[in-house]
Amino acid sequence: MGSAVAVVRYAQHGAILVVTIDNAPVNALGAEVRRGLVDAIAAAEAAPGVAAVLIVGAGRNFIGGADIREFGKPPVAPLLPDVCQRIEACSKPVIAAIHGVALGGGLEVALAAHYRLALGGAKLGLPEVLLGLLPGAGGTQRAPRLIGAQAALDMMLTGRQLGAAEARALGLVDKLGVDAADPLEQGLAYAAELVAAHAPARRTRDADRLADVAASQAAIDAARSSTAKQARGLFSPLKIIDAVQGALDLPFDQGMALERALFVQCLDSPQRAGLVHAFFAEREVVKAPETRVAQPRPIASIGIVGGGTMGAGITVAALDAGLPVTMIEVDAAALARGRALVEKVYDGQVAKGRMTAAAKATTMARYTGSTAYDALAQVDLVIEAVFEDMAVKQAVFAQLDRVCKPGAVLATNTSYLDIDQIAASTTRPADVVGLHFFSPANIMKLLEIVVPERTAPEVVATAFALAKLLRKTPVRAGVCDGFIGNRILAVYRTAADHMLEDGASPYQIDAAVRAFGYPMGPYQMSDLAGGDIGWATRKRRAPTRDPRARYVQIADRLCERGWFGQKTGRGYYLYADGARSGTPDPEVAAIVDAERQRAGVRARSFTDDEIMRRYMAAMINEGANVVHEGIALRPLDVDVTFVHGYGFPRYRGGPMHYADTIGLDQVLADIRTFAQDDPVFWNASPLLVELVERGENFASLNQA
Ligand code: 3H9
Repeated sequence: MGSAVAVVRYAQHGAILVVTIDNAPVNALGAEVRRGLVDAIAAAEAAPGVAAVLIVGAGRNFIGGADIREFGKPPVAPLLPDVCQRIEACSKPVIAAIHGVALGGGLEVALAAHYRLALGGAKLGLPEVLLGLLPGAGGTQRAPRLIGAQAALDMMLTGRQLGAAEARALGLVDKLGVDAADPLEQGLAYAAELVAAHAPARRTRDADRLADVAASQAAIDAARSSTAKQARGLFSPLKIIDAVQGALDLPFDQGMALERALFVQCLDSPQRAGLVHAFFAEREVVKAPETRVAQPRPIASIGIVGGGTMGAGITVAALDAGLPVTMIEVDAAALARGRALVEKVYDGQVAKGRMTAAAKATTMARYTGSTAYDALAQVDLVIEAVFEDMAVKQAVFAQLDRVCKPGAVLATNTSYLDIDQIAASTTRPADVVGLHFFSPANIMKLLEIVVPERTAPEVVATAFALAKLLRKTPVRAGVCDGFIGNRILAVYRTAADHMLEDGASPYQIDAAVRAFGYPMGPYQMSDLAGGDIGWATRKRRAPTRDPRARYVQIADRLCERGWFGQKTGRGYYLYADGARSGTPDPEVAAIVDAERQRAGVRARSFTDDEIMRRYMAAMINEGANVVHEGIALRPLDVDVTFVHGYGFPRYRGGPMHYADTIGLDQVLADIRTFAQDDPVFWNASPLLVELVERGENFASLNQA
C-alpha cells in the first residue's frame, strides 16, 4: 500500500504505516499537506495489516508550522485543527518522530499524535505569538493538559524553542532519540516497541496536568498580570491566556471552539499582518541582487581598525561568531583601552552567569591586538571603525591598501561619509564596501551594507555572508548622506523639532512615540546616544542647508551648555546621580520657551494623534524618497532597517508597511495639509504621489 502524493507519502514498513511529510523548504502544513495527512490516517484505519502510524518529516526538519503564506487568504479545508483532531481520533497508535524543528502547527501535529520521540538536536516550540497569533490547532488546549499551565504558557508567550532534553523533562515528548541517527529508523524502532507492548492510542486531550485546578489557576493569573505589564500593546498574548483559561474551565471540544474564535481574532488583526510582513521581509533582505550572481569570498579572519565603542562592539560580534580578530590602534594605551572595552562585555556576561570564565578565556584567545598595520597582512576582511573624518579614514585606507593581501575586503563603518570617496583613495575600489553597524554593535541586529559604485558583486556577497556569520540582519543600501536609516531619521527628527518649537514638549512627543509602540521617544534616544553626535552632524550640514528651510535651534542651545544627555547628567531630561531614566527638566522647558519667542512662534497644543501623524508622515515620505532614488532596493528594506535599527514596533511591520495600512492617499493628504504652513519641509515624495495616482501601495513594490 502506498501513495504518490508529492507532499505527503505513506508506505507500510511491516505493521507500521510510515507517513512522510515532504514539502520543502520546511514541510509547512499547506492545504495539500493537510489533505495528505487526512488521507494517510484514513488509509491506516482501513488497512488491517497496519498496527501503528509513524509520522516523520523529510529533509532537515519535522514540520516548520502552518504555511504562513496562507494567512490572510480564504481558509481551505481541511483546517489544521480538524486534521489534528483526525490524527488524535485514530484508533491505531500514532507516533511522531521529531528531528530538526517542530514549530507551531508542526508541534501541534505532534501533540495530536499519541506518542512523541525527539532526536537529540530537535527544537520544539509554539512561536505563533511572534507572528501575532496563538497556537490554533489545539496547542492551547493540548499543551497545558500535557505539561501543565505554567510550562505551556511560558512556551506560548515567549515563543521560544525548547531543546529535546528540556522537552523530555517537561513531558512534552515521551522519548529521546540519538541526534545524528536517522529519524525514520529510530521512529520505526520506537513504534515497534509500542506495538509489541500493545500500547494504546493514548490521547493528549485526556492528559491530566491541569488536574490541580488551584495551581493551574495561579499560573494563569501570574501570566496575566506579568503579560499585562510586558505585552506593550501586543494583542495576541492576552488571547493566549484566555485560551488557556478555557483549557482549564471547559471540556476539550468547547475549549477547541474557544481557541478557534480567539485564533481568528488574531488572524484578522493588523498586528498579525505586520508581524508576518516583518518575517518575510527579514528573509527577503538577505537576497540582494549581488548574492544571486556572485559567490562570497571566504572569511576566516577579521581585522578591526579602531578600539573605540564601535570597534570594540564589532570585535565582540566577530569573536562571538568564532572568528579570530586582530585589532589595530594607534598606540599601546589606545590598544589597551580597546581590549578593555572588549573584555568588559565578557566580564559583564560572566558576572551575570551567562558565560564561564573559561569560555571567556577561549574567546579572548581569538583576539590579537597590534599597533602595526602589517598585522593585517593576512586577514580576509578589515572593518575600519575610526573617527568620522574623511581625512582620517582616507589615511587608514591608504595603510590598508598598502598591507592587505589581494582580495581582502576593505570595509568602513562610517555612518554618513561618502564611501565612493573613501574607495577612491585606494588602488582597489572594487574591494571597498560600507558596513554600518549600530551601537552597541554586539547587540543591535541591523547591519547596513552600503554599496559604492565600483564595489565588486562578490565583495557585496561577502558582506552578506559576514552578516550571516555575525547573526546580523543585513540591509543593502546605496551611498547618500545617512544611507537608509540615519537619512530618514534626520527628517522625522526635524519634524519632531518643529513640533517642539510649535508647542509640544519633548516629554509629550516621547510619550506619544512610546504609546505608538517604540521603546523610547526621539528625545530619550538623543539623550542616550549623546546630543553631541547630532550637534556635530548639524554643524557639518550647516553650509549646505537650504537657506529657506526652517531650522530649530533648541538642541544647539542645550549642547552649548554641555548638556549632551545621560553621559553629562542632563540633556532633554535630568539624570540625577547617573540614573538611566531621566525626569523632565523645567530649565529645558524655559529654554524651549525662550527659543519660541526668539523665533516668533506662538505655542499651540498638539494631540498625541497629531504628533504621530506628522512624525510618521515625515518618516514615510523620506522612506519613499530613499526607495525612489534606489538607496533602498524596496520598501521592505526600509521596514527592516527601522524595525531592527531604530526601535520601530515590529507588530506594525515597519514604516512603509504601516503607511499601506493607513492608506497612502491619507499620508499624502496629510503631507499636503502640513505643506500649507511649511512647503519647504513638507515636499511630497514623487514616488508617493505616483503610487497614489496609480492606486498602488508600497507592498506592490516589494515583489521581486
Ligand atoms: C502556525 O503554525 C499556526 C498554527 O498554530 C495554527 C494554524 C491553524 N510557512 O527561516 P528560513 C520559508 S504559525 C511558509 O530562511 P531556516 C521561509 O520564508 C507558524 N514558509 O530557514 C523561507 O522561504 P524563502 C508557526 C515558511 O532553516 C524558507 O522557508 N511557525 C515557513 O533558517 C526557509 O526559511 C513558525 O513561526 C512557514 N511556516 O529556519 C516558524 N517557515 O527561502 C517560522 C519558513 O523563500 N519559521 N518558511 O525565503 C522559522 O522559524 C524558520 O523558518 C525555521 C527554518 C526554523 C522553520
